[in-house]
Amino acid sequence: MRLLHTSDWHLGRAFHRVNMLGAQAEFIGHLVTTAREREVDAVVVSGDVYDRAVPPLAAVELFDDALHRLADLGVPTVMISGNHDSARRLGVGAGLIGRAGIHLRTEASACGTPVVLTDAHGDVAFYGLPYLEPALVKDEFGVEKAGHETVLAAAMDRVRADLATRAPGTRSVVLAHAFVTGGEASDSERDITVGGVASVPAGVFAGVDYAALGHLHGSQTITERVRYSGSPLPYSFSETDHRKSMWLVDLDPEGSLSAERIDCPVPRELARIRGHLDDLLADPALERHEEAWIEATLTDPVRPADPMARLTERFPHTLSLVFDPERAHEDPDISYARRLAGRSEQQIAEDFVAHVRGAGPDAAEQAVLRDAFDAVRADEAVREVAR
Ligand SMILES: [Mn+2]
Repeated sequence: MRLLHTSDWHLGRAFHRVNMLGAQAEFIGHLVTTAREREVDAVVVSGDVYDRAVPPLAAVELFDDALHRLADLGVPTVMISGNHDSARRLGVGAGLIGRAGIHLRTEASACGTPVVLTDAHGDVAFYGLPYLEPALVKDEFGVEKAGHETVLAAAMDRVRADLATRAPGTRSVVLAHAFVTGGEASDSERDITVGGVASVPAGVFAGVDYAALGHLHGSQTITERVRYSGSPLPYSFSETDHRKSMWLVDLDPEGSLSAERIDCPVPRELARIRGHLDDLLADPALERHEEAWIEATLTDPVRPADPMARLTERFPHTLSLVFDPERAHEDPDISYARRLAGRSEQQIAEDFVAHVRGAGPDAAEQAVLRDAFDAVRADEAVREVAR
């Protein structure tokens, strides 16, 4: 059984001011061509099909086009909803689309009901676990404490219970949208922290032959059998060093696995450049970046005039301008943005308490802050899902 694993298309998302629909359409074409040329038995899409609960019309049309092309190809496809998708909207028509061989799994209650595909060596059960927002699915799974690990573990218990009822030798694939511990995040995933914890240990996926993950936007191998495909396109400059790709996975009759990385088309290189404006405009070593999408960090001690206009003369695709002026190390006038960079909301709030009171929060106060952030995120998630 040969699978093509992808995720995090984020159809409709822009990269800074660049509309990415053209690049997204090119990726869909590449996916369909790869599935045909490499004689793929199944395509798996592990969530974040769209970027938003209510995507722009052009993104919905592109998704419709993708569904038709996959159905015409006759390669069965299993898809789940991610934390950016509205599960209910994405799930509309799933029953009908399923008759065309495209299986959309957007409901937590169906975790233990696989899509079963068969090859010459027997059955392969595909379990589609949509993104499980702990506050929304805790009743479904009967868990007391709504955290990512408890709900995902309960969903995987259903998977293993179902698998145990199937013929010996049945191979299994799980699609999930989650942050697995040890995975590396970028700047373009939405924070899913609940109870101060965003991630789940890879061990929750024990007992299945392959876990096809979505959520993190860099391709990564957590274990041989637990992998992220990453997004097919970059959605932040923190992804400058990513190699965007899909996994072509072969599951042999005994369940051994081999995986090959299939590169995605690159619409334009990314580059981050840093220095004084005059140096960036003159440095011959930067010639290779002249056609790239650029994030420029200017370190001039005094902000130069018209920096964007001057930069775009040499680098016409400059999209992001950051100011990080060189100053003496002890300068108290260090910028607010720089002090906050890389700190979590929780850390910032705790620093604030320490700043105004002279002593940081104790454990009980930390819990109050954590609960407040959780309540805001849960409220956002509920509103997103209901949209
Ligand atoms: Mn995503």
